[in-house]
Amino acid sequence: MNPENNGKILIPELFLAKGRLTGKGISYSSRTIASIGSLFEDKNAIEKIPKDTIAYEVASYFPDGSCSPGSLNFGITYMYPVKVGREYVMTKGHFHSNRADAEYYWGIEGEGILLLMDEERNCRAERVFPGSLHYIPGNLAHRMVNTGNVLFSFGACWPSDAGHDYESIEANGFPIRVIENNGIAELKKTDDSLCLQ
Ligand code: S6P
Ligand code: ZN
Repeated sequence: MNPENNGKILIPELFLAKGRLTGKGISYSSRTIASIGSLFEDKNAIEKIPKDTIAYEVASYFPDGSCSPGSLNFGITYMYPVKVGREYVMTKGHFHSNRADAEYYWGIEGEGILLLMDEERNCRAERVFPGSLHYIPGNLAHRMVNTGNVLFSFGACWPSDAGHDYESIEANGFPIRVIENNGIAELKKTDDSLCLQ
């Protein structure tokens, strides 16, 4: 027991009520559709979307603001139901710079698809929904896609020193796109890479 607390029971400083991360020291970031426009197949469709349309926002907690080994970061991502042509909105997607570092994702509200890809571009897709839990091994790039008509939010917890490597996937993206066909999300393979086991 910390003697300075003098036996007092403390009130927590972080909250996750109804899937919203709030409290002391939360950082917020967002990406517009325009800033991730290069990810989408239909370049004409991007031009029709207002430049300041938000694709997703992230509320994160970085303990001590640091990237100390041994610490854990925590974040909730809120993805809006935007489509670029027939392609569903997606996160930029990344490998961790420290390839050994894994991560957990879990579905909170709405529905989506998690795309996972190894360095040889082998890929697989998992459905995400409220209550689903996804272990992402350290060597896999990860990207989320909002396949619903409502806000899709998911949680993430990852090592503070993992780092984000966006560059490795920027050139060729993932080998799977998620496309709407008569209201149903379908996977479209864009090259002959294999299914990740
Ligand atoms: C961090 C974790 C998430 C993402 C967030 C946005 O390791 O995976 O917090 O940063 O979902 O995705 P992205 O690909 O733009 O960082
Ligand atoms: Zn990550």
